[in-house]
Amino acid sequence: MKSLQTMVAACCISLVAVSGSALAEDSTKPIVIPIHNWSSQIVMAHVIGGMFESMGSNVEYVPADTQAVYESIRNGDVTISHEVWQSTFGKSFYNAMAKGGVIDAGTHEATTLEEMGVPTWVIEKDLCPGLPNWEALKEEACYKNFTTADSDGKGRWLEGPQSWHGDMMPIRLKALGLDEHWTVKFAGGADALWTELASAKKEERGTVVFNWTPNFTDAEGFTFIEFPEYTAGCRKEDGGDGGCGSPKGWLKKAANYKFPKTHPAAYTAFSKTSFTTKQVGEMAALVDTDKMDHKDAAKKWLADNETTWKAWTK
Ligand code: TMO
Repeated sequence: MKSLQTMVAACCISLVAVSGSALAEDSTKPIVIPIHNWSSQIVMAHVIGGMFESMGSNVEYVPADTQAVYESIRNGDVTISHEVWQSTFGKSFYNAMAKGGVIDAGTHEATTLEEMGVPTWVIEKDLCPGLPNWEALKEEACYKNFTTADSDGKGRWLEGPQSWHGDMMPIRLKALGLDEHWTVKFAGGADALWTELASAKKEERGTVVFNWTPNFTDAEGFTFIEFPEYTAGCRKEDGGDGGCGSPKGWLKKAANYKFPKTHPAAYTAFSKTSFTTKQVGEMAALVDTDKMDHKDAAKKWLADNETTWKAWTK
């Protein structure tokens, strides 16, 4: 039988616990959300910011480098990241976590792929017989259809901005023995990739570009090239020769370790936040297909999907 003392103690501890949680209120200090350089990320920043504001939080948006942001989250200059793509940012995310100060705030339902590929009509027109198998790229019947004015007679890969993956693609071309017939050019920004897709289609010429899913291109038909399978140590920075494709990966959320304590309600909602492939694709399409401004796109998305996100705030 419990002693009176134990029972009194148990009663008081539970009272403290109840009143403690009832009194926990989110700080009025702004939640700092980073803005990067692709559309779904910017729209989702404002979607999540809008959700936080609906709960009474203050929000601030800051432009941030896509790799250095994890160090900024670690030291508290930035509060969250809502699109941590495994292939491109997994290493920076875990490096910052290992130094202390970054927490894994959960995984979106959407799975991801970030890879070189072609618009599906390029395959239908047979501009590179054998695609999506990467070995098709070795053949002249293929690479001759992908030359451009600045590619020195080689087929051209249009990679994303160099700030995303450094020299990963030039290293891959070399490791796979493709560099004799292919070369990499870096796009200045994501918009240059979409401009290239549009002009290649108009001119009916072959094009290989870096792309990802979920994205607005999911709806239009885009085929990712199938490279030798990704394994844990295959990349140069992980000790390999780099002759591998990208992982079929996750899409995570990150937060500064103090966020759950300073903003418990907002953190709880952020932890529950999980977007599907379709939802992330829609956020990109509102800007890249429908040509809306990012903030207006987020307002529209929030208005059209109240039942989805309001459930996370309760
Ligand atoms: C990080 N990204 C979605 C552009 O590949």
